[in-house]
Amino acid sequence: GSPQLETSKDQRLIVVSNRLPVTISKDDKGEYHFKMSSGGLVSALSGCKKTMSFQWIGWPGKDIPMADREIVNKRLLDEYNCVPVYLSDELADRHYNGFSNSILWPLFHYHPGEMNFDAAHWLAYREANMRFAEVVSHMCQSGDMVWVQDYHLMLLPMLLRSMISGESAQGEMVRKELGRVKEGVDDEVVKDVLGMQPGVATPVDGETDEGVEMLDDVEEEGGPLKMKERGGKRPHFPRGLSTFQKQEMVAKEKGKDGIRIGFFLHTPFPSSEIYRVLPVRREILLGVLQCDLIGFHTYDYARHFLSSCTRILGLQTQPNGIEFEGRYAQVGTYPIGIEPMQFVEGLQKEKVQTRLQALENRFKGCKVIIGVDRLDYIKGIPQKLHALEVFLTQHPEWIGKVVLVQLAIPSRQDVEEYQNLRACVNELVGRINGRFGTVEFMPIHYLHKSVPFEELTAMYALADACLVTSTRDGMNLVAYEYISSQSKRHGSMVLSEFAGAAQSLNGSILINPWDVQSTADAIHLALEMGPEQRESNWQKLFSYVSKYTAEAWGVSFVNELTRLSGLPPAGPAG
Ligand code: GDG
Repeated sequence: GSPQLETSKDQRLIVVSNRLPVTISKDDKGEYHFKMSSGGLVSALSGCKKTMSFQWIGWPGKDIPMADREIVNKRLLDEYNCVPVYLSDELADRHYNGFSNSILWPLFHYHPGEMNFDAAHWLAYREANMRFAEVVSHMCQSGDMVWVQDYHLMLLPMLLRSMISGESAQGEMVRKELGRVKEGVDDEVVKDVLGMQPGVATPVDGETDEGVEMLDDVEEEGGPLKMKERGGKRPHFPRGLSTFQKQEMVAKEKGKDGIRIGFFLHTPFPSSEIYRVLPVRREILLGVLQCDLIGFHTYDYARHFLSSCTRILGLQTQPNGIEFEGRYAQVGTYPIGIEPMQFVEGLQKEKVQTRLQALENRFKGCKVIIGVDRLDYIKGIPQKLHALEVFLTQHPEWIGKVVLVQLAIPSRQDVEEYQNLRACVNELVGRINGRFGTVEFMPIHYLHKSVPFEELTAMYALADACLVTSTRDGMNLVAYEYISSQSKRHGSMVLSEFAGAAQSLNGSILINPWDVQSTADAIHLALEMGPEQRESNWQKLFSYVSKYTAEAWGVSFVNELTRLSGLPPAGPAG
């Protein structure tokens, strides 16, 4: 059976991702329309939604005029359990295109050459993460679980922790730099803890009550709760409490104690040798270290993260986590999956069957290889095209007998590297088709657009092989989707060893996409493999894909987060 959530019904889960899973549009009459998107994360979290009270916080994709926000917010919350984080278009652009996609994305995928570091983008990244933290800290209550998604929000755990409990020295510093903590005093914290405006009460000079300690020494110099200079009223603590216990008291008074924070990275985490290129390498690591649980797709990514913490921060790590500032951040691997039944059942739909038959007629007597990728330089599309070219050169008997249907979904078109890639792929497709094509036949059918789910399913089912040639890829769900659509044909899965999926999908033909010759050989092998071998491969693959589903991923991460206390696993705690 599928894994069960171990949380109680009233456990609250707050998922935070850069983009809300809802698209908002406004019609001519000024009325707003909302459409739920069906991304991988949406289905991955469906399991958690069933049994927990669930809320999603994220950027709604565009700025909404102030006057309309109240009504938009209400509908988002009532109908979709969503809470928006508004960012100006300029801030959103610098955060998303600027820092996330022009710095972290290339670096995490071993493309330091594509990395464009710009101090203004770093500032925007911090500012946007701060905006997210403000909304999350406003929404969360004592006992909540907050699950932060992906590389767009790596400072959020630290900022959030410093806001809800005064923990994280680095978080306090960043908040101060961003102008959120004024003159070393966090007005919000003071106001929340004391129920009054800071600086209102008259200080008793030289107050040294017996048996109490002052909040002042909770943090070191410049900490958030330094009120001496401001003359605020000081909270009193029983003697002998550790800093950690005092912070817990502050959090309790604020009603935000025991909040667990999880983080999951959907991309690879690179080797520390690549990671250390990042000018803000310390800040990003510190940003996630305030989590209770940090998850990666593969064991290698987790290991790279831990060794970066050792090399860059000088921290001692355990195989399953790190102790940092009095709490323990557990690190683990949680390979994501898909909901295979969506494809299995989708295939039964009349619309899909009709389309599949039409495509089968169109490609009669011809084998079909399918490629489905966002048009991204990590997907190795040029390598794929080169390999096809070499294959057709060495096996001219296949010319006219095999086509590559390559779907390239437009992506991040505002980023220069993506424009260059688009031109490069256009050129290659044109050259190869020009070379091997005839009036009747073209070896590559190239689509630069996205297609509806039914069309995608029909194409997956049609194809005799699927070709994934990513030069780096956190996981790659296309491989999972292809396998789920192949219960009849048992097509071959040719998969890059640089995709996280290669660690799991035993039964694929693994390739190094940089090795054009062996990739061309793999295409040949995939096309000529006998039915028994294909069936036995597919059985192995499908049994994995049906067991390690998206739902299983969400549930196992959340279950683990529920078990954690934030304290080191063994030894004297506190
Ligand atoms: C990131 C990581 C990791 C694509 N075109 C169409 C379409 N798609 C859907 C596919 C698939 C998804 O987009 C792509 O997922 P991938 O996993 O292959 O890649 P990324 O977008 O790069 O995702 C990746 C993932 O996060 C999850 O952690 O696996 O490594 O890079 O679901 O089906 N869907 C439709 N029409 C299209 O034209 N309907």
